[in-house]
Amino acid sequence: MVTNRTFTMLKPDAIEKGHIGAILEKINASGFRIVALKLTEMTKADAETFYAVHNERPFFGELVEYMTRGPIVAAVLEKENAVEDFRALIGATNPADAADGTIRKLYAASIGENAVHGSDSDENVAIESAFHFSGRELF
Ligand code: YYY
Ligand code: MG
Repeated sequence: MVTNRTFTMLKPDAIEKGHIGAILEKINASGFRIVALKLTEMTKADAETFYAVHNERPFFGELVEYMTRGPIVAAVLEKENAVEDFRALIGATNPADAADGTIRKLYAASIGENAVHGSDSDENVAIESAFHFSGRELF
């Protein structure tokens, strides 16, 4: 099991607002090495699968709609303690609760449009990375 990687997506709102460069800069400056990176998009079926754990939640339909309305940036990041450290860097799910200096505090508009995804476990890093990247796209 890989323990020094995490998976992230810069979500459609971040791309629409032109924040790709600023967010990647902050990720690099925080000690993460980018080992995979691409501009891509999710189909409705992709988003429903990726977020299947939430499919009974009241926000599920809006979440799928949002994640499919435009391109995303998918990336795999490497750093010691990557999952936990990246969750700290992005901040709380609701940007109103996110600490100063976190990516969501800086760039997210609302809990529904919160700019960035970060995996929550090593198990999900493996699943989510494989969802977006083949082995030859990981460096
Ligand atoms: O891992 P994280 O993205 O911080 O939150 P999750 O609880 O996994 O929820 C995934 C995604 O769903 C969240 O980033 C926004 C959306 N969401 C929402 O719109 N409203 C909520 N009350 C909870 C989550
Ligand atoms: Mg989550």
